[in-house]
Amino acid sequence: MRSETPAPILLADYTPPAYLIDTVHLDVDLRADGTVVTATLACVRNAGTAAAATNPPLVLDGEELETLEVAVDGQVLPASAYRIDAETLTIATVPARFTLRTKVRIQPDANTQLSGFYRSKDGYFTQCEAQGFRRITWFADRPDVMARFTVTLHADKAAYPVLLANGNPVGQGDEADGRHYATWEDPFKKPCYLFAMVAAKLDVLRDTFATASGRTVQLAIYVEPGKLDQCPHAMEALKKSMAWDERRFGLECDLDHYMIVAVGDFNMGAMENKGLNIFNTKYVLARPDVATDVDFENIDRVVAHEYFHNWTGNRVTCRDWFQLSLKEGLTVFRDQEFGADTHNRDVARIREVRGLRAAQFPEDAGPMAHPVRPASYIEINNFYTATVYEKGAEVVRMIQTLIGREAFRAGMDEYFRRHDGQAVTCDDFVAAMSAASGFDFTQFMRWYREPGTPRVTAASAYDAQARRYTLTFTQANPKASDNAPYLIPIRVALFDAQGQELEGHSRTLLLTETTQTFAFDNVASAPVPSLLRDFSAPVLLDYPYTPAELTLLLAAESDPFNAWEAGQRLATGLILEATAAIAAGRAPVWPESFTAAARTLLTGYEARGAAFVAEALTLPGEATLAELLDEVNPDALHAARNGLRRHLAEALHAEFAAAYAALAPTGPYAPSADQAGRRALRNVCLGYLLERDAPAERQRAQDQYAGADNMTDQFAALAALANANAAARPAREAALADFYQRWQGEALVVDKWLAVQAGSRLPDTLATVQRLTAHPAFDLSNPNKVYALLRTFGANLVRFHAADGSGYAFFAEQIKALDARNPQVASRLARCFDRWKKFDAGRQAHARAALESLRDHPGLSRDVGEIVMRALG
Ligand code: 0A1
Ligand code: ZN
Repeated sequence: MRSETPAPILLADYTPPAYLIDTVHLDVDLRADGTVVTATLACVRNAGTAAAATNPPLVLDGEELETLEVAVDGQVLPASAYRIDAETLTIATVPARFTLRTKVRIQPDANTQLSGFYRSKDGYFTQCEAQGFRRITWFADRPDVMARFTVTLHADKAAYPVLLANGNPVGQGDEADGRHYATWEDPFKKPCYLFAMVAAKLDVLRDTFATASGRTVQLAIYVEPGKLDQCPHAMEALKKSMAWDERRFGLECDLDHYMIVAVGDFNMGAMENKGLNIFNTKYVLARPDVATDVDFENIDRVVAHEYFHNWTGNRVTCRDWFQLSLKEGLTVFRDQEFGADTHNRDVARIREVRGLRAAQFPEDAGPMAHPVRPASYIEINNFYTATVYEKGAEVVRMIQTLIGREAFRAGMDEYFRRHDGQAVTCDDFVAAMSAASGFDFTQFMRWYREPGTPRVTAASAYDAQARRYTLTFTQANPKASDNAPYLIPIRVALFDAQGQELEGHSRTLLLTETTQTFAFDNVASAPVPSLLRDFSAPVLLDYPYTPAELTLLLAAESDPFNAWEAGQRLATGLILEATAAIAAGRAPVWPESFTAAARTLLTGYEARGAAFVAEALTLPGEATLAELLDEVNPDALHAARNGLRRHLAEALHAEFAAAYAALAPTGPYAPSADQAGRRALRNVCLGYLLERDAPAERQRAQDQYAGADNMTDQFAALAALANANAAARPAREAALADFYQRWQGEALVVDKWLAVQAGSRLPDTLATVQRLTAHPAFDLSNPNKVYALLRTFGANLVRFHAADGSGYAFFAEQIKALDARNPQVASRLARCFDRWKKFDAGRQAHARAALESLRDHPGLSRDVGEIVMRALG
C-alpha cells in the first residue's frame, strides 16, 4: 500500500522563482553506458522578489539523474556544499549572479516513461512537457523561468546521423571514433518544457514557406527511414496553417527553421517544442491506402495546433501549470477555426460538440471534475484533460461570441502587444480581451473557476393578445462552490409552424441571472424556439420540446448545429424510453414519425450535404446517453440503441441501398471535404445495411472491403463486419485475418486492427482483447498500441462494464503492469473507471474491488494514485 498520499500543489501557493536562468549551454554526449549531460547555467537572483534581499538557497529539480559534478563559477563543489535528495539539488549559498555547471549521467535506454530523453526504434527523442526536462538535467523546471538555450549533441555518426535541437544550426563536424557533433542555438528565450533534441536515423522531407513579410522559413519533416511517401500531407498542412495564421490573426512565423520529427513511441499526440515539434507518427504519416479521411483531417488539425502554439504558448507562455488552458484552450479554439475554414464548418462544429459530450461532460460530472483553471493537482500530467483543452476552447469561443470576431482579433493583438516574451495567466488573456472590447468579464471568469457543467432550463409562454413571446431561463450547477450565476450567451431564433425563421428575432441572449426572462414582441403566433444555436455555450439545455417541434427544427433550421441537435434530441428520447422498456421486459416502440424524418434526411442529402446527413443519421453514443441516466443499465441501453439502428435499417432498407449505390466513388481518392462527406454517408449507410443480418448485406461489405482503393472504405467495411452478428462470424474472421496479413508492417494500421476488435459489440470481446494482449502485434511499451487495444476496450460501455466485473478485473491488472513502465499512460487507462458509480450495486462492488486493488498495489505511481483516490472519493 502507498505509505502516504502526496500533498497537492496549490495555485494559491504560487510564488515567483527565487533565481532566474538567463542562458543554458547543454553538452549532450551519447555513449553506450548512458548519456552525459553537462549543463552550464547563467543564474541570477530574481530582483523584485523577496529573494533579492534574503539570499535564499538555490533549489533545482531533477529526477533519476546520476550526478557526476557540481560547480559554481568554475569551482567544483565538495559533496558537503550541496544536498541531493529524491527530486532536488540544493546549494545553500550562492552569489547574486553566478554560473552553475552540473554534469549528470542519464539512461535513455531504460527510460520507459517516455518523459525526458528516451529511446524509440531509430534513435533518441525528448518529451519535456510538463516536467520532463528535470529528467535530463538539474534545472528550475517551471514555465516562468525562461532562458536562451545552446545545445551541442555528440553521437555515433552511422547510427545517429541526424542531430537536432531547437533553433538554428550553428556548427557541426566529425569527431574521433566515427562520431560527430552538431550545435544548435535558439535565439528565443523559452521555458524548459519547450526544449527538444533528437539523435536518430531519419529520412527528411524539405520545403520552404515564404512569410507575408518576405522571410523564408526552411521546413523539414523527419520520419523513420522508408516513410517519406507518407509525409506530403503533413507538409501541406503545415504550409496551410502558416498562411491561415497570417490571414486570420496576422501572426507570422518567427523562425528560420521549423522542423517536425515523427516518433512511434509517444505518450500524447504531439508537442510544440520551439522550432522542433515532436509528433506521434499517428499525426504525421498518411497515404490514402493507410490513412482514413478522419486521419487526414486530424493530421491537419494537430499540425496546425502545434504550429499555432508557436504564438499561443511559446511566444506567450504560462506562468504556472494551473494556467495550462491559457495555451491549450486558446490553441484548440484556433485549430478548430482552422479546421472549420479548411474543411466543413458545419460538420466541424457538430463533431466538436459530439466530442465534448462524449468526453468532457462525463469528466465534469465525475470524480475528476475540475475547473478550466484547476486550483490544485497532485500530478500535473493528469490535467491534460478534455476540460482544460476542449472546455477551455469553448470558453475562448464564448469570449468571441460575446465581443464579436473583430474585437476578438483586436484582443489577440492586444494580448501579444502586452505579453510577448512573457509567462502569464488566464486573467492576463481575458484582461487583454476586455481592454480591446470594453466588455466586463468579471462575471464570466466563473467559467475558469468552477468545475461542472451548468444546466440551463428553459420555459416559454406566448401571449396572443399582446403578440408577445417570452423565454425564461433558469441556471444551476450543483458541482460549483456556490450558487452564483454564470454569464451564458444563448443564441436563439424563432420559427413559425411552417418552419420559417421569424425575421428580426434571431439574437444572442446574455443570461446573467439565476432566473431571467427575455421578451420577443410582435410575434404573430406561438413560435418554435431554436435554443443555443451553434452550441453557443457548453451547457446542458432542457426545454420541453415536442417530437413535432424537433422534427420541424431538424427539417427547417438553417443553423446546421441546431438542426443536427434536434435530430439528436429526438433519437435520445426514443432510445432512453426504449432502454426503460427493455429493462422492464417490454418491447420498445419506434414511431413512424422518426423513420419518416430519417427518410427525408437520407433522400435529401444532395441539398443538405452528405457530411451533414452522415452526422444526423449517427445516433448519440452510448457514453453520451449514459450521462443522461441516473443509473445505467448498459445492456438495456446497448440493446435499445442497436434496436433503433436495426429498426431504421429494416424500415429504410431501400433508401439506404439507393444512397449507398448513388454515393459510389466516381474518381480517384482525395481527402477533400466533399469526397470525405460522401464517403462518410456511404459508410453510415453500409453500417445500417449490415444491421439486417442478411447474406447479401454481408457480401456487400465484403465486396467493399476487397475492392476499396483507400483505407477509409476498407476500414469502414472491416468495422461493419467486426460488429456484425453471429451469422457473419466467418466473414468477420476472414476480413480480420486478411487485414492483419496485409498491414502487419504498418504500425498505425495495426492499431486500427486492434481498436476495431476492442471496440466490437460482440459478447466475447473481452476474451478477444485478452488474447490480443499476447499477440505479437501488441506491445505494452508502445502507447499507441495500449490506447488502441486497452483504452478502446475501456470505452466500450457494454463490454467494459460487464455485469460479472470481468472487464474491471482485467483492466486493473493491465494498469498495474503498465504503471511500472509508464505511469502517464497507465493513468489515462485508469480514467476508464471514472463513471463507475453510475452503475448498479453489483457492478459497483466489482469496480470498487478493482479500484481498491489498484490503490493497494505496492509502488503505485502518483499518476494512477491520484486518479484512483479521486474515483474512490
Ligand atoms: N502540449 C501538447 C500536448 C502534450 C502535453 C503533455 C505531453 O507530455 C506529458 C505531451 C504533449 C499539445 O497540446 O499538443
Ligand atoms: Zn496544445
